[in-house]
Amino acid sequence: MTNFLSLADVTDLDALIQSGLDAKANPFASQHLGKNKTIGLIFFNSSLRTRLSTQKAAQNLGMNVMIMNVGQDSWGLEMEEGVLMNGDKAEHIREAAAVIGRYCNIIGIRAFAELQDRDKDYREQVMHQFAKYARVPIVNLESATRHPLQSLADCITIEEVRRADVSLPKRPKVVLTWLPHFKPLPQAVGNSFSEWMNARAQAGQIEFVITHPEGYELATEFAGTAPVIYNQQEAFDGADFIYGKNWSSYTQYGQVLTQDPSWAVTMEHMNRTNNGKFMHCLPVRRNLKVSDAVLDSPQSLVIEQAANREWSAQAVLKEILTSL
Ligand code: SN0
Repeated sequence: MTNFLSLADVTDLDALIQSGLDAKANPFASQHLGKNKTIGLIFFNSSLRTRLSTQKAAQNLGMNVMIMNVGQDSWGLEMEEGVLMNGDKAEHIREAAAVIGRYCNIIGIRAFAELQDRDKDYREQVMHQFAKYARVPIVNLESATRHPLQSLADCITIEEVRRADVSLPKRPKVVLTWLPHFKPLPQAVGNSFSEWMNARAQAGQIEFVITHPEGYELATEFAGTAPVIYNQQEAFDGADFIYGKNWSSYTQYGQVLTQDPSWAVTMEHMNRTNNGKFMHCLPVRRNLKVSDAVLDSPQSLVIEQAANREWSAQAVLKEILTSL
């Protein structure tokens, strides 16, 4: 693996999930791999889990870690080519990425969607500019359209539960549900989860269903052929896993079309499932998106999911280190 930007960079998903589970069982087995290697973690946006779990995973592999918040710690970075730089961005990505690439063997980057211009966001300019000019492997720490380290952690979490609970059906039903929020949030987590779950469904591992209000359709490249059920209650029937996430509209780009509180997941919603588990990538706003009762119930997997971020990052970094 040279870059980890999306599912397309994964050659064997089953093996990558297993590598994450192996890292969890034996975190320091590959400490030699990262010795005298450095990873730079570059953040254009806030982070709690991604920052700490990726740092921890790199350290488990024996790597040195440097972290920088762009704009706060560094100069603002210009991404456009051929522009007159007379605005607030003091440094161009050509120099910045090239320089960071000289200090680091791997670079992780977080750059959320701006939710202003859909074509610009979906072009993934920041990731591509770094990949072009840094000349070292790039890891996506949540880009405008995807959050693949989260999706890998989600696959690891579902696989763990599947192995531990023999009463689950051979192909558990996984439901991605939209949740209400007053702020426009990116589609990245929903996009990525769909992309990865569609792959799991195609491999016969799960059944995958998406539910959201009308107007919240994800881009077809991510929704794929998953059935979309606009009636949330119907979608929840018999579900083994409920994956909640808010996203703003893709079709009416970046807009909040509804805040209908009936879409927030409560115990009443969970009671329609097959004693289903609740998943969310965090951060979650309690009682706006999900009730306290659900988050504090044994059905909630949110802390385990976050814990598995360490092992998803470790599986990916290990594969990249092996290819250096
Ligand atoms: C981000 C998102 O992509 O939705 C990161 C998720 C891992 N979430 C938020 O920005 C939440 C912000 C809020 O105010 O609730």
